[in-house]
Parts: sequence; structure tokens; C-alpha cells
Amino acid sequence: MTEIDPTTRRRIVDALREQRIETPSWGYGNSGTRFRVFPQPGVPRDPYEKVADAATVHRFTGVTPTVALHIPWDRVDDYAALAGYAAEQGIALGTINANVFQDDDYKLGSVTNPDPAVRRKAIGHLVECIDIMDATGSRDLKLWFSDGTNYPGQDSVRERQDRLADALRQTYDRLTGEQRLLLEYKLFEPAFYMTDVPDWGTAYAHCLDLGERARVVIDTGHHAPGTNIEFIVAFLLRAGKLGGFDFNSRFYADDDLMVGSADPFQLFRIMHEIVLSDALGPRHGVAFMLDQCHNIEPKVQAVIRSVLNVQEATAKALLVDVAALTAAQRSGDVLEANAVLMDAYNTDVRPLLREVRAEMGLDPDPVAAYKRSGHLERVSAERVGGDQAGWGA
Ligand code: PSV
Ligand code: MN
Ligand code: MN
Repeated sequence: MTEIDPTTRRRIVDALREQRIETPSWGYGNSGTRFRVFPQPGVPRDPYEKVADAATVHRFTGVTPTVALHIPWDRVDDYAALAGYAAEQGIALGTINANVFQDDDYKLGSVTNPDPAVRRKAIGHLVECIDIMDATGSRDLKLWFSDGTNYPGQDSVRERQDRLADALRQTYDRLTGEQRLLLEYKLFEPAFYMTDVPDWGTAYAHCLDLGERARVVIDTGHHAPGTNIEFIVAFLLRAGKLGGFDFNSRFYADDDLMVGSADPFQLFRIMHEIVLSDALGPRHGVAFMLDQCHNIEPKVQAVIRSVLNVQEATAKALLVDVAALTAAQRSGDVLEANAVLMDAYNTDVRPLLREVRAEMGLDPDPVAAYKRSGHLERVSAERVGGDQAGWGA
């Protein structure tokens, strides 16, 4: 790595200070697999305590000022009061995630169900989520549908697309002001033969039809092995249709493990496309969210670790010498272009991030500081009978 000049260094430090990552309320609750949920001490008992844990992560990292909610997992009587509590804790409520996948009525689908009454119920929930956004001040509604079929012939693929388009239209038309609709896709599961929103192309086509405020969400765990996710990032950014990420890490399918833990190089390649398109800062409208569950590891600490992983990938992406990269690309110097990229990736950015945190008035080592803080011991004593995250229920 060649020495970076002070102006470039300042630009990188400022970008890292400005970065925002949203943490998921469900990441703080007990979770597991369909085989077993391993309860942990100190886990939140209600949405208020999840918000408190998210605020704790923000206190140690300084870059996670919002927490995403999942409805009905985080249902409360008074959302404005929850938003007020979040503000007292130093954070805000973020993306509202709809849930039309855990009700008996949705066995054959939610918004694509052949029964119009079930479709009405599902759309009613999506609209209710926008009512909640009005109360919380949240900008984004995130939609993931478990809809699909298990057997050839089970239902009409094409009619299900019509029903999906109709539900999305009704939901989109209910948005006001700055509110946005973010559509997530997933390769398969729980439907195994055909999924109604299986890939970014399907999500993109529906978002294009809907309009300006509909964008695609990339959940990094939702692809076939070997999928070039950074290509999808670049394509959607170019089209102005990347709404955000659900970051996590996968080995098999939708594992929801800590982002950047299995393949930090992939995360770097994704962040490189973000940096190249100048889409890192909040004003660009790309939401960087975590969608993770911490089944066997301590949860708050794991969320902090995940945030650091995103920061490290971002810092490396910011270090790429774009002028040298472009020159190598234009002259067809394949190996030099690759070397420029690898040079940035192979740089140890942890000292730089420690400086950034010191500048922000934070402890340079958030994991160590959290462990020293005694938070886990305190909440373990205070909270008895922690809540289940929703998954693995
Ligand atoms: C579905 O697998 C998903 O990725 C969606 O974002 C859900 O809302 C989320 O998981 C819940 O963990
Ligand atoms: Mn997701
Ligand atoms: Mn998922």
C-alpha cells in the first residue's frame, strides 16, 4: 500500500464517520433453528428492551443510530411512545419489516394467495405497517414474501404475478412524503418449486412498474452459491434502484450469520461498488441494514462485531486507488487492475478505524469496551425470561 496523502486520509475518515448501519430488533432476541432454540441470559423481554440493546450497540460503535422493527414481533400499543423511548436512548426507529409469513391463512401464500380474502388480509397488514411508519417516523417499509408453490401445477405462476403486482400497487399508493417501499427477494424457501419473488430481476421489474419510491433490497444470504452479488449491486445502483442491504453471512442458504464472517472479501467487493458509485453516505438512499440472528453467540457483542466487519470492508473499499485502478482498466492491464484492488483489500485498516473512533470520542476497541462495561452481566440479572426473536419459534 502506498502512503495515503492527508487529503485522501481526511476524506476516508469523514466517510467512515458518516457511515450508518441499522441493526435488527430480532437480532437481540432468542433465536435458533427448527431443531432447537438455545435461550440466552439477559435477552430482551419486549420491544423496549430490544431498543435499549440497539442503543447500547450505538453507544459503543457510534454508527448504528437506528433499529429496524418487525411487525408483529415488535407489536406495541403506542408506537409514538416507543419512538420517544428510542430517542431518549439516543437512537431512532428505522425500517418497518412486514410479516405475512407466520399465519395459518398464508399456507398457500399471502399477497399471491388464490383466495381474495387472504390477499385482502395480507394487504391490510402491509397498510397497517405504513400506519406504524407514520407514527414512528420511519422512512422505509421492507417487504419479503414467503409466497410460492411446492409442486408444478399447484397454482398459476402468471396469475400469482398479477396478484403480487396488485398488492404492491395498493401498498405503494398508500405511501406518503419521503416513505419508500423496499422489496426483498430470495432464491427459495419456504416454497421449494417456485418462489414468487425469487431474484433481483423480478424485484427490479416490480419496482420499476411501481415508481420512483420503490427499490430493491439485497439480502446477501438470499442467493445461489457463486452468485456475483457485486454485479447486482452495480446494476441496481446504475439504475437508481438499490434501496438497501440486509447484510448477513451464509454458508448454505439463509443462515443469517454475522456479516463478513465467512467471506469478508465478498463484502469488500460489494462495498467497493458502493464506494465507486458514491453511494455510501445517507443522502444516497442506500440503507445498510443487518438481518442476522445470533443463535449460539452473545447477541449484543455479535452485533457490535458485525458492525466492525462492515466498517473494515468499507475502509478497505475507500482505500482503493481509483485513479490507478481506472488507468489500469483503460490500458487493459488486467493484472495491475486486480493488484490495485487486492492492495486495498490486503491493507490492515484496524489502526485507521481505531483513529476514527478516537476522533468520534469512542473507545477504539468497541468489543473490548463492551465486555468491560458489564452490560451483559447487568441485563442478565435484570431480565428474566427473555423473548424469542420470532425465528425458530
Ligand atoms: C427472510 O428470509 C428474511 O430475510 C426477511 O428479511 C425477513 O423479514 C427476515 O428474514 C427475518 O429475519
Ligand atoms: Mn432479509
Ligand atoms: Mn433471509
